[in-house]
Amino acid sequence: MKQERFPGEKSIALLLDPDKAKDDSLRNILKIADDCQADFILAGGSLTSAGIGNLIDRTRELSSIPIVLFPGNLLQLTTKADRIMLLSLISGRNPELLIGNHVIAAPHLKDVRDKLVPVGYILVSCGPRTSVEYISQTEAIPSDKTEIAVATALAGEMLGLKMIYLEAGSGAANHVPLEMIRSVHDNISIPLAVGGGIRTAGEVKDIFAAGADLIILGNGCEKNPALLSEACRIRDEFRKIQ
Ligand code: 1GP
Repeated sequence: MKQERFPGEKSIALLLDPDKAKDDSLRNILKIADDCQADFILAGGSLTSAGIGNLIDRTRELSSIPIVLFPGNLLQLTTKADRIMLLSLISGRNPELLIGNHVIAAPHLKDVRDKLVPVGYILVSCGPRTSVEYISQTEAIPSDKTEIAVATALAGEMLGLKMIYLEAGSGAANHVPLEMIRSVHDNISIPLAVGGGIRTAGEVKDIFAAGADLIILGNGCEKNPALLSEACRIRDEFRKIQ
């Protein structure tokens, strides 16, 4: 089984929601992603299962960027992607999202173990309640409770998870606070992903500087596709000094 650090360096991922990826806009954003060499396409994260397989197939036709499955629910489970985030929602206390769904998924995933990235998924409350909080029936960590986020991330690492994902929720009013990102980064030795509510190049820069290894962009690029190129340019600057 591959055990390399994932991702290996500062990286940008574009999240494509199968509910929203219409063909013209998909072609447009994937052209930008290819041109600026975005590192990963994340597929998934929506509330339905509609079209995840089609989205992956179409993305492969239009782009050579590795595709990572970010399953929003069990119905989105497919082995078509290059990597699969095996998410455990460790900020919450919903047993189905901590282990129940994994028991159901495991037999389907046993032949693609090389693709799996076990992720400690940590929801942070950064404004009004998000869809992911409601659907997961969990309480997010308050944005000023840095010490709880750090302890949760540490527990995830100690349990053997290979990445921590600090998530404000898609379309969140604000991204995860920089202080929380910095403290989590300073306390863990596994890669740190940050997503949710990131809308400007300045935020991308600050979040990389605070210690994120992987930044995930969704709505921000939908509304302003140029954000993706700007984010990749900032990533390149960080790589020079890494
Ligand atoms: C996916 O939360 C990220 O996990 C994406 O969030 O759509 O707000 O960029 P945005």
